[in-house]
Amino acid sequence: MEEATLVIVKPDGLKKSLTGDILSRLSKAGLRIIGAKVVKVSLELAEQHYHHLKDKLFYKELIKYITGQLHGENRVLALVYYGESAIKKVREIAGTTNPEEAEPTSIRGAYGRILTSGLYENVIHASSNLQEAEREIKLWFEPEEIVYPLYPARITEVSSKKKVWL
Ligand code: DAT
Ligand code: MG
Repeated sequence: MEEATLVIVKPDGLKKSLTGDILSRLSKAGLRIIGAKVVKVSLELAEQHYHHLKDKLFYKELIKYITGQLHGENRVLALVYYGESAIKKVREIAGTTNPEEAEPTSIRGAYGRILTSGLYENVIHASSNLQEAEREIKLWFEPEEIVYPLYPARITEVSSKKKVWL
């Protein structure tokens, strides 16, 4: 089945200049990138993204991590990949959650580490199932930022302030 998945190159991936290598590893899956942007992660976005983990002991550190407070780098690269079995293919290339248990040839196995706080610093995020992928893609991307009609969308009138170039 063709499906979409969200990938986030986390702040350590950017800090270590791993973006090029990560994208070329992911390109081996033969998927299509249908959305991509650099995001400064707000506390609100971080908390929504990781809401299912809020009772975990590592949650506070995890929020610091994704908002860049552990790397002095509040930037992540968010991507949407689309294609046959995209979720599974990307998770395989990413490796398992714990970088010490991940295949050494996977992204997390090659570049991840466990911090002294116990947090897994594992370089990339990848959606783990269809439902999670849809929730996450809708959280990180506006419909117009994705070059494919992925999920139903509607036109709405908004009257808000917007920053424009001088
Ligand atoms: P994944 O990112 O593989 O989907 P997850 O959604 O369960 O894993 O957790 C989100 C992130 O939280 C994960 O990438 C790293 C961190 N994490 C998860 N489990 C952890 C644990 N037991 N100890 C430390 N950090 C953990
Ligand atoms: Mg997850």
